Amino acid sequence: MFLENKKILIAGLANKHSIAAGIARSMTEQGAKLAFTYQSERLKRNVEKIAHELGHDVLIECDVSKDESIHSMYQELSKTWENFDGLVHSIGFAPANELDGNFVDVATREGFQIAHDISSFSFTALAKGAKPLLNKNSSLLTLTYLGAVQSLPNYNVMGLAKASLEANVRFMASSLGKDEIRVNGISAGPIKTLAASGVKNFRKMLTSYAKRAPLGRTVTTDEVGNVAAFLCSDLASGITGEITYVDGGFSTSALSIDEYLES
Ligand code: 0WD
Repeated sequence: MFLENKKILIAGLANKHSIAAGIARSMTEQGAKLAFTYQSERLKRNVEKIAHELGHDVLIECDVSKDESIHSMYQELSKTWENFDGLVHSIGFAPANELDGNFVDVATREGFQIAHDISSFSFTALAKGAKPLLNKNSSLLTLTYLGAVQSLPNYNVMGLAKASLEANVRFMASSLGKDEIRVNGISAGPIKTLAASGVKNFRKMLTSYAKRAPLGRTVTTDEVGNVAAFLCSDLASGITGEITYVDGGFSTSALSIDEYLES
């Protein structure tokens, strides 16, 4: 169990389909002690159920768009954990009207600000609050998507926010390296979750995705979870500032092989 004796805080669990749920399962299997934040009372019960099923009981409310909420979350956490070893940021948000239609036509200043604040800056804000509590050899991890580096329909301003998040990984890795804190991102293939259902035609995207990916399928939250567990463990002690793709190889393949190979 390569996460034995590691205490890891997971932010961004919404329900059992969340990528954070897969991460929590894998990390539990590897022996980690976990604490969870939930965005609001609305999600508390879901998060509580998943945490209890996995044998964890530290749950704290935190809305990452508010500095006071982050501050009081860490105050509360420090009553139970004097220090900890890792943070998973599995949070992304853009207003629905930004994720439906031609980018230039639907983009707004307000939508841009919200998407960047919640999907990128919140990772820095959570790290800033965590820093005094983090042990040496800690690991911070976020979730990103291919839209950071390639355009695709309807993902729009979230792509810009994910590009910012990936730059954030590199700058945070540089900033925290001397404290022996590592910072990495996982670029996950599309998975049907609550956040993903906000992107117009997401289901259609999944089908074309499976056709082009070398593995011929999409990935699961457990597959993302296993890589997250590895990256937050000492087995990954030499890796920082990296974006690791867990996408069935999709980002490495230009065309679907089945469509062009003679059978
Ligand atoms: O295909 C996908 N599902 C992919 C998701 C592919 C690649 C990356 N990702 C990313 C997402 O962009 C996000 O950063 O993975 C991360 C987790 O997303 P998810 O697991 O797909 O989505 P979901 O289960 O909805 O969890 C995201 C949660 C929110 O859920 P809702 O849907 O209620 O907005 O992020 C949380 C919230 O729980 N969240 C916040 N938490 C605290 N404060 C806030 C906030 N202000 N806003 C959203």
